[in-house]
Amino acid sequence: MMELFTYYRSTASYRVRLALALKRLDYQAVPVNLLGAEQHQPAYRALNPQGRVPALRTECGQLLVQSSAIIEYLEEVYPEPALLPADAADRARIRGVAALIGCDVHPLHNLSVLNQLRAHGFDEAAVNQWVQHWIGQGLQAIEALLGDDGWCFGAMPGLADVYLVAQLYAAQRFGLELDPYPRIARVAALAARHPQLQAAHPARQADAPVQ
Ligand SMILES: N[C@@H](CCC(=O)N[C@@H](CS)C(=O)NCC(=O)O)C(=O)O
Repeated sequence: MMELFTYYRSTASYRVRLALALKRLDYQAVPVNLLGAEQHQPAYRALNPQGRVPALRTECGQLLVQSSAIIEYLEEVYPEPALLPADAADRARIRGVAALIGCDVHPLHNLSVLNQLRAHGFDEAAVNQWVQHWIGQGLQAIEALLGDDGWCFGAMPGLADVYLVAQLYAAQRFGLELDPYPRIARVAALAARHPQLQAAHPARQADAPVQ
């Protein structure tokens, strides 16, 4: 069975859990406690020299890193249900939203980036403003890119939804409201009613603190 090295509230791990859930793939979750700095322990660094989650051990034992590469692997090896449509331009539009989140928004609020800000004198209020600024700017652009009904792009959840739903959990953690973004709020409402996606939610992970 596949093994996913994950942390319950890691945005990038959550993306991979969502992709696995949509494809109904079984896996063993291996928690890596980021607040306990387990990602920097030699045992984990031997798996992922970057010291970040997620990492996936495939059914054949190969070790993969980077959520985008892991999700592409899943799409190629387990093509059904597909996370991307057949049309090349549609695929590019969806990958555009995924890249906006994965390359331009999420890296700016990763734990080690926020710790660097703290080391340079940012207090918690300034850190929060920083995160709200970058997530807010990303959500504004995404709102303009999404379609008018259904999931991000159409009747079925796919790659853009995987990136967006995980990013919205971080948005909520950092105190952003979705009221200014009706299309995004529509996708969030669909995700909240989707049993497979809900099973991937941070609050449903074994390593989440008991509420
Ligand atoms: N581009 C990477 C980002 C991975 C990443 O930044 N993971 C965060 C959690 S969401 C992490 O492990 N941070 C640990 C740290 O910064 O020490 C991916 O998509 O997999």
